[in-house]
Amino acid sequence: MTETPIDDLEDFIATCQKRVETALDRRLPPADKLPSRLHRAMRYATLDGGKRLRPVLTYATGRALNVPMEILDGPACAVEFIHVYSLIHDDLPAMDDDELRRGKPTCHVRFDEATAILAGDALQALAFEVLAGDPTIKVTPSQRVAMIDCLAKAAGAGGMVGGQAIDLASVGRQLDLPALELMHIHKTGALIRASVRLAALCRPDLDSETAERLDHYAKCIGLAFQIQDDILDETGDTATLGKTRGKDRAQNKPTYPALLGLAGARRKAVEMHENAIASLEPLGERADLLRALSLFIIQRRN
Ligand code: GRG
Repeated sequence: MTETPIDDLEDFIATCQKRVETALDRRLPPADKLPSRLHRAMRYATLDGGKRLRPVLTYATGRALNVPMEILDGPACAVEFIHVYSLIHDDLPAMDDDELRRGKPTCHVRFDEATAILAGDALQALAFEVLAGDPTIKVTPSQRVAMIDCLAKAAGAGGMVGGQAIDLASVGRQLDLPALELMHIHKTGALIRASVRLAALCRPDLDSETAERLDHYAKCIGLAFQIQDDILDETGDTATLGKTRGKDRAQNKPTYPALLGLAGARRKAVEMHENAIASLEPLGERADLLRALSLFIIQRRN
């Protein structure tokens, strides 16, 4: 399969963002289909916003492993649906109680709380519906089951939801660095790892060393992503971030800058980036986009 040559990361990100926007749109229920308020809420929260980092990672891993983009639209949408559901629920009054997300009113503010909860629930179910049945994911039935298993574990109590539970339990408490890391490995890291792994699972012939190296890369950039998120919460501005700045400090949440200072947190992010790059060493040039993405993660401003 031939693919358009893509010179640099910016082009690649823009290509992936456009591609996944269309793919998400096609897989979401139409706005005018009943129950239309629910469908409108799902579309409102999902479309036209966000960096689409997780789908970009899925496509970039595919590029490193020669997996065509066409096969990856389904997995890319599935991780993004889980991510959007987590954002909707995280913004609810019972959790972070936020009014701004992706530069617009949060789902429960624009619609209502019950609709937002249901939209999150439905997006989670849709993610698995896509992995289970999307005809564009041209893999064997056992690969499909492995993908469903991968995303379910990343999203559930042993992954993202478990991390959120640790997060809620830790508000106002002093966490040391290992405890903070454990929380983030689950809360944000698990889905980032799944974004990479889902693409790797499209290659059942992949040797275990490469699979492990990619997983280690994903683990490192997951932490780097979170450290940068904590730094931006202190140093960014609400307009650029598209979400309320300074919430972590206001809610007395444990963060990397709180534990290490801003300079220490920046050093830690660079360290994670370097570990991620080292892990990709044997993959050669085909992993250049993954390397560039790691750098992008620690340099991003939103
Ligand atoms: C409520 C089940 C449940 C889980 C919530 C991941 C998570 C767990 C909540 C997200 C809350 C949050 C702001 C976490 C910090 C890091 C993070 C995931 C930021 C948002 O991700 P980006 O920056 O967002 O990739 P965009 O909008 O660009 O997609």
